[in-house]
Amino acid sequence: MTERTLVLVKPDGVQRLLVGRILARFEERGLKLVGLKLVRIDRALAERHYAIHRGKPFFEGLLDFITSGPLVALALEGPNAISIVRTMVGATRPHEAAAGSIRGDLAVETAQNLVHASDSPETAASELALWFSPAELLDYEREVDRWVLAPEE
Ligand code: FUP
Repeated sequence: MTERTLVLVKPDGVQRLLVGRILARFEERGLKLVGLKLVRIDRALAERHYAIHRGKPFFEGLLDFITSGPLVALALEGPNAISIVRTMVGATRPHEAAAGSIRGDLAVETAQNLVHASDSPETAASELALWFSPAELLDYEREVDRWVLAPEE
């Protein structure tokens, strides 16, 4: 099933010069880039994005961190994109993240775990709507898809 999902390369990824390498992993996997922007978000958007964590001990620190500098938001499309991306990102706590995952290869701290990725179809839909206007999500053909995707039935 074709899905779209939201990924954030968080401020630590931008500061550590890892944007290109993280983006390349998703491109190399075959996922299609359908939205991309560099933004510095305000606290209001940060609170909405992380609303599920309101009241937890790390909530204020999480807001401080995500608003501390520019981040890169991307929308990726592909078959089972949500679970593919979550697996590529790895477990929330980097010491539990599989080697080969982004966090398992590039991060050591939970607060500085480089990336966010939507965890279900419901959150993907709401997060994409929060981060991108409809006009910022593009539909286009990729020549390579005849080698990446199964033919349509
Ligand atoms: P994930 O979906 O893997 O990004 O993880 P969560 O939604 O559970 O957590 C979101 C962010 O909150 C993490 F990326 C980092 C931060 N966090 C902490 O700082 N401490 C925690 O114990 C859990 C999460």
